[in-house]
Amino acid sequence: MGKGFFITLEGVEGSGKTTQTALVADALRAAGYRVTVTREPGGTRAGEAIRAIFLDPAVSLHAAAELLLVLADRAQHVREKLKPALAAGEIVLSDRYSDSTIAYQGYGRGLDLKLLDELNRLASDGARPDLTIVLDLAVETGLERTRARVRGDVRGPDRFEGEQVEFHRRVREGFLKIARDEPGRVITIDATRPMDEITARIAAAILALVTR
Ligand code: Z5A
Repeated sequence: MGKGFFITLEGVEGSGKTTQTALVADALRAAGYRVTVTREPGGTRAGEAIRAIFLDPAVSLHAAAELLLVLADRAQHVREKLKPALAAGEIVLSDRYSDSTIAYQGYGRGLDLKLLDELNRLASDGARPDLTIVLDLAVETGLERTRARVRGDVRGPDRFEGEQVEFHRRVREGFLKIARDEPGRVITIDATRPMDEITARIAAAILALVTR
């Protein structure tokens, strides 16, 4: 049983994580690698049920309740999907993971960062990303991208898309602080660059890691 590689894509709303997760997975598969694509919240049946509550704009959640939901999702995700795929030697690409908890519940909602670290440790059962890509852009640009999508979507904005721009600015600062603090793990990429250029940069960083 080989050891896989755990890659996470992070960033504010509309930064292109979902788009890039799919494009990078295609590129890696074309190069002959086995890839599992997953996301948080979500990625398991329990996680997708949690995600529906988590994003529902009609559901009001206290910050502590929001935190515990996302941690429950992670606890299940790690044990049911992530670790088995890593144990099978796959490259796992996750659209968001524990840095989102620090950025959103910590920097965004103001919950204690040390407490979040401890709870993240419990939820993640020691599964830490080998590499994290932060797709960075002005929050106004990201929100405009998601609004353009919402205009063509009957569901309307989710619970986070309805937050004030100041909340999203704090979240962005949170991601940039994580990147500054952990340069060995986190690479920040300008998310306003053309999609194919971003895909090539992420794929190159992953290939450098897996062929090291
Ligand atoms: N959350 C949390 O609070 N705590 C946690 O611990 C975790 C999550 C794990 C998940 O919602 C929410 O959960 C999230 C944080 C919270 N909410 N927020 N914000 P989600 O998964 O639905 O939302 P998201 O992660 O922000 O995804 P998103 O809004 O879909 O954005 P994205 O995945 O980064 O972007 P995208 O869908 O790939 O692209 C958006 C649009 O931009 C689309 O039309 C693309 O075609 C376009 N795009 C993408 N790249 C480009 C480039 N390079 N140029 C031009 N246009 C582009």
